[in-house]
Amino acid sequence: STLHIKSRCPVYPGSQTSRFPVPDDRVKWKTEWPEYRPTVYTAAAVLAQPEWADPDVGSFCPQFNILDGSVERRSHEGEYRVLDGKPLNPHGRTGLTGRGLLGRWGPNHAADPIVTRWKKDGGGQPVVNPRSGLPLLQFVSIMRKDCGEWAIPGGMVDPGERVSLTLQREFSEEALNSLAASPQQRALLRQRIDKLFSSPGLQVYKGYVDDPRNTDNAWMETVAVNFHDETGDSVSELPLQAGDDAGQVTWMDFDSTLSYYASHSHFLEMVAKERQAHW
Ligand code: RP5
Ligand code: MG
Ligand code: MG
Repeated sequence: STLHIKSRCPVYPGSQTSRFPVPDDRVKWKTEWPEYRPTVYTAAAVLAQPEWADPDVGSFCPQFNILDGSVERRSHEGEYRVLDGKPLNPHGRTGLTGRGLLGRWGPNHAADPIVTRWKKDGGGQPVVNPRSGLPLLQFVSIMRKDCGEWAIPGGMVDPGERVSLTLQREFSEEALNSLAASPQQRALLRQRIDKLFSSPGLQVYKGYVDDPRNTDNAWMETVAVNFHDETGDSVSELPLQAGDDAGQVTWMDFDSTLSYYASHSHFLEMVAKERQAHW
């Protein structure tokens, strides 16, 4: 499926580790493939066991497919299989076993805030695409430091954290650099975006992410929610400043020809459809 391309990228991100090549017709676990010899790889930073990472399996037996203490090990996509104590990627083979750069065995839950506004011309009029006749949206996009790709400023849901908080927190950290702000400045920033983020938002996707960090036993999942500044006077008036894992931040036009990080193009397309905007 198209949701499982970046998960098979030849060289694993942040390493010189090659994945065992998996052709399209061998992705599904139900396709028997006795010659399959996936590369074994877990990054040193993960093996060092920071608080966001699980221990290695063996003595450690996490409870899969349930809420395991405060760690959410249920998948948005239903029950996943566990083989020899290791969860199996619900979208099939990736050419690599272990966790790579991901902390959790099984699903690694993230949230993606898609903050949008209508593009305006110099005279303050909405910009319409001449071919589709539809108005153009812009979204707050960050350039990820890890790979240099443009992305939605998403991040991991902390254990026990509500997704609505993750959405606002990650946006604040990556697009407003709240981590570098003083407590007073941070409170002010929060005030100014509280209204937008306390609206329910428009959920455009929930499920597996085709992330290049995915492995046979660890994968990204997300909830992508659109927060739209219809009148252009809430977030649009805030100065954007890249922070945390973002190297740059900008209001970017929706562009179906650009290649965004992981499955982010797909999420933007969903937003455009829902809002009857150009894609
Ligand atoms: C992607 O990785 C998700 O869609 C989300 O944008 C992001 C979360 O990971 P980090 O930004 O914390 O690395 O799969
Ligand atoms: Mg972050
Ligand atoms: Mg992030």
